[in-house]
Amino acid sequence: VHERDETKECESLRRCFFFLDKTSRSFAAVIKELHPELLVPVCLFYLVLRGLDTIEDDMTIDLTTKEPLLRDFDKILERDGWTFDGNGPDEKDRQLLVEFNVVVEEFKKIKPAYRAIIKDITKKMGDGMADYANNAEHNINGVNTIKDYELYCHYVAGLVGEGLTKLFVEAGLANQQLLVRADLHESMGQFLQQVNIIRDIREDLDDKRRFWPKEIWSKHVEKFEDLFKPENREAALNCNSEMVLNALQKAPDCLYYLAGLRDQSVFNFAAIPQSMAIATLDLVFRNHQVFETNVKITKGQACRLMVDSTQNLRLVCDVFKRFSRSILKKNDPKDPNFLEISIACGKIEQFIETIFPSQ
Ligand code: PS7
Ligand code: MN
Ligand code: MN
Ligand code: MN
Ligand code: MN
Ligand code: MN
Repeated sequence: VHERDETKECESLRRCFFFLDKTSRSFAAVIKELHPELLVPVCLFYLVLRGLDTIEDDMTIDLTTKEPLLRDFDKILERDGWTFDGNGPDEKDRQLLVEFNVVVEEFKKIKPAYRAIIKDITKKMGDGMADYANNAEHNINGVNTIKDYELYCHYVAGLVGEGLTKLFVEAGLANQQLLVRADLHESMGQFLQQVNIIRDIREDLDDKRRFWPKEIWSKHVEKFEDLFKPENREAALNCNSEMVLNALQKAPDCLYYLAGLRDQSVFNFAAIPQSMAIATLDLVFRNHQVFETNVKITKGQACRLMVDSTQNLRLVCDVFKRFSRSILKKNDPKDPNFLEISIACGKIEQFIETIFPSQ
């Protein structure tokens, strides 16, 4: 189903979809299949946040320039012709900001209700990012407590869940009840972001960023850098498993959220990244390679997950069950988190059993 008629699209919207393809590793395909009512608003929401994240990630911008950019990004969305020539770590991401005027141009044309939702989330996320960027402690020593870590994940991902849920409901494509249970969309975002942070530990270290909270790693090593030393292999794996445990505990809520979606295109859009995340969580669990390189699920695995996540909740539950069992198999009795990991996997199975009883 290709709902877009490219001949009728103006130049700036075509350029937005060009940037969607260029800048997103996994979201472009699912966004392009969204219900026509939300296709353009969600594409723009993605590009706005991608632009904001490029500024957050650009360590060559000094704080006196970066802070107002982050905090005022919601106002920038309404500044005709605004562009920014930064030094984004990724060339494609940098180019989006160089031509950001096309996003501003298209943003003007969407329904005011959608614009208000996107602006509000952009403001909250920009302020959150600025709070963390502002804190020199954070950049040098990383986040301290699990609470700080989850607050950061709230700013960069929980809020995306909130904005998307509001867009789904505003478009009449999701049950209003989903807005009452804010903890569910929060878990959707937390799950994706935490898996991203566990997987990207090496890449983030090389970029001088640390997101694993001290409250967790300090139980296993003296200094954060020690996680990467070959002689601390067991400690690093136990630390990795504690991070995985924290993420895994969000899984039942994610399935519960997905159960509340009715429109097929919205379901697919929300379910695919979650399936990729549980598969990635299994891949990184007690996998020492994550401390050396950026590991990724294979193209073949990703394809199968796409198919399984675009049918119904039952198949997505099967995906979660499959990877949760795989994690359980790799669970090590010598790991201090052994018991809690097995309880978390058990809760996933139990939850699925309540929705789809096997007998
Ligand atoms: C608006 C679709 C569906 C209720 C750019 C989707 C970066 C994991 O930096 O690019 O490369 O390591 O791999 C996406 C909830 C957000 C959370 C957050 C906006 C799901 C700016 C995704 C995506 C909520 C901050 C991308 C959170 O990972 O990161 C739209 C429901 C952007 C979602 C960032 C991370 C997303 C992320 P990097 P990635
Ligand atoms: Mn990425
Ligand atoms: Mn970032
Ligand atoms: Mn980033
Ligand atoms: Mn929320
Ligand atoms: Mn990352």
